Amino acid sequence: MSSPTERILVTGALGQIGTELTLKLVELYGKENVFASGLDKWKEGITEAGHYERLDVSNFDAMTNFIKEHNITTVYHLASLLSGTSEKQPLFAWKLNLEPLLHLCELAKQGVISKIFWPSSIAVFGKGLPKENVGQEVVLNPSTVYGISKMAGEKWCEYYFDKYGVDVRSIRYPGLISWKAPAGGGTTDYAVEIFYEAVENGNYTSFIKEDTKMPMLYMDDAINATIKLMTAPKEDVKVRTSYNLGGMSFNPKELAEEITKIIPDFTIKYEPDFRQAIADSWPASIDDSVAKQDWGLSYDFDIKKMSEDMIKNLKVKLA
Ligand code: AKB
Repeated sequence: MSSPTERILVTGALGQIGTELTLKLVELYGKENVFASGLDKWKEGITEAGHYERLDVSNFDAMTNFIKEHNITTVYHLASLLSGTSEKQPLFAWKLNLEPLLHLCELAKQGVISKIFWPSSIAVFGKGLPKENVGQEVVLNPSTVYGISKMAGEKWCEYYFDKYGVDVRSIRYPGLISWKAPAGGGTTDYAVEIFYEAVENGNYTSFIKEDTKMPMLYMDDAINATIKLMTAPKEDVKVRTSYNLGGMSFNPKELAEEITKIIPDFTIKYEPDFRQAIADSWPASIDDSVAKQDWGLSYDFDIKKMSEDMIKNLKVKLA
């Protein structure tokens, strides 16, 4: 476990990962050591857990001042535009997904902070690669703005580590499934929306075709993996671009079948939109053996356990 004096800033704390990661960090490091930040006003749920600051990650002076004022040592920099939204605002996505990361790397280079977490994505892989079991060291060939920004970010992380010893760690997240906070703007979001619609209305129209398989991960496993990577001894973190994470792989039809086992009347239809092309360029499954070997990545949830947990919690939340 890391030093008890670690002081943490989470950017994008109101997003899908941030909402749950912040709570976990508060549990591990104490309320007084965790500072959540985002663009919106305060949301119920994290309020009682720790400090919250309305902070724009593009405002470098404000970020730097906040980091210095609160003696922040570690930044979980989650603020990002996802794949669907990035296609609609390509230049803004590039700016938002890259520039604040570089600013944080500079602060680490100057010794102002000592550790950074930055999320990458399976979007880095792209076309022309084998679909199944895509390995850690394959050639990256993204065809989306989001994938290009994540690929570039990974290379910057590696550059800052190699050149200046900056301890920046990263995971290539697959689609993330959770019930506490909604997903927003991603291609894998169908796998979250389907549960909300199944519980509320008993039917769902998928924007991804029935047989398009993508890698997915339940949020509990994503949070555990993130904490495991960030608390691993520095010498165990051998990949300084970003670690592959595979989780589980399924297509919308298989997920619908799993939901039908719990909600027998559930029905699904398919109306693919522009996100289908994005999904078609992504892998169907990922080889994450390097993360397992280097820092002990492991999972608790498969499609069955995840579906049962999602539906149980959403029934209470949406009641
Ligand atoms: C998205 O769909 O854009 C994200 C991702 C896989 O990075 N969930």
